[in-house]
Amino acid sequence: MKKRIVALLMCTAMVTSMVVGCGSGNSDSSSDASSSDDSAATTEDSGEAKDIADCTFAIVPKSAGNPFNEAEAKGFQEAIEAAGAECIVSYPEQATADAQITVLQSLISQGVDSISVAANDENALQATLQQAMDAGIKVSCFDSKTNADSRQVFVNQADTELIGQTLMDAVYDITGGEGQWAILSATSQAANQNAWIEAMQNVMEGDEKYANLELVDIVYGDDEPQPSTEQTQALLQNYPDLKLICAPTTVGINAAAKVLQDQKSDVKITGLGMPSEMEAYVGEDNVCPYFYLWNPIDLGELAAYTAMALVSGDITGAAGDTFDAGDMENSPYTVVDASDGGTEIILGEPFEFNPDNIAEWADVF
Ligand code: RAM
Repeated sequence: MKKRIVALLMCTAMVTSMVVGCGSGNSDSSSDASSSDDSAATTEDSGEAKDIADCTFAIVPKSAGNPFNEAEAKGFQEAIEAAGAECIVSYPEQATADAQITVLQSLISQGVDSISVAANDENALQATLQQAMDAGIKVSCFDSKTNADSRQVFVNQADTELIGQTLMDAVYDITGGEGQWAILSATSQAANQNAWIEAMQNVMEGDEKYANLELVDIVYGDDEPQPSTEQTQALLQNYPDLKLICAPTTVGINAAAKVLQDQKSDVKITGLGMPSEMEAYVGEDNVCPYFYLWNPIDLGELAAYTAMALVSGDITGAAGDTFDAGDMENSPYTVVDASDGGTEIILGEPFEFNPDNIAEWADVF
């Protein structure tokens, strides 16, 4: 995982050579999530070839006011603007599918060329995103995916099973392999958290090693600080023998860590967090021995390169497609099959933050 957002000059060099049809000419009604429609051909058909710098790329994160989402949007926006294209960052008012549908409808009316969405519900955006694709808009997901039919490709932070295994290893290690633990998640509909939780449960059920660990509850703090705080307090009250909370959400882990520290609790916390928000809580004798994440700025940047590759016609989102992502660490990236029948591009692997490295990363995100 690289530490600094590097200059995006290569991005500019790459995309200025792409000549594609954008804006008002973008009305290919034949494209859909599963078809391998050829955007380049569509462009030629439209007879309105324009530079990619004339295109508009929208990003729709899960919600506003979450520093993780803002970091993703920052990485996305910098890459799009370095290419000379227009970027629209549209946050829904809440972390719900309904709020995202309102935003998506507005973007479809504006005739954007590409929508990159972190879905608040796996299935509920399907009709709207199908409408977008029918209008010739390229649709990709990042962070939290839709079902396979609602997207052309998913930009996945890390392999879902690997995240599940990594978090279960942390639960096992920090608890000493036995006792009660609970999960504090984001919203109950969040596709990414639900997939990670399912992967954790599969790991736990698939190996006798975890037989002495008891998952007593899964609660939802809605990716909001206050409900996450209240859910943590309720867990402590309801389960006096609780040893650990695992929060696979940056908002949840931060809120829970504060509750545990304020209450001088012996309960430990791990999960997925932002180093800048967790620095005060990490340490052997502190509430959080260590936790994981990936670089959200890089995730946004890769989502931007993916969107530009879709719009340019360099990729259709089919498995085997490859594209350059400037000087990103693992460039060129390859589209691979995802376990839901669609396709995905994987950024990298979960990264451990601990007392030895937290200070240097806290400055980055
Ligand atoms: C929260 C959001 C986001 C997730 C991170 C780990 O900020 O739920 O979608 O990827 O946590």
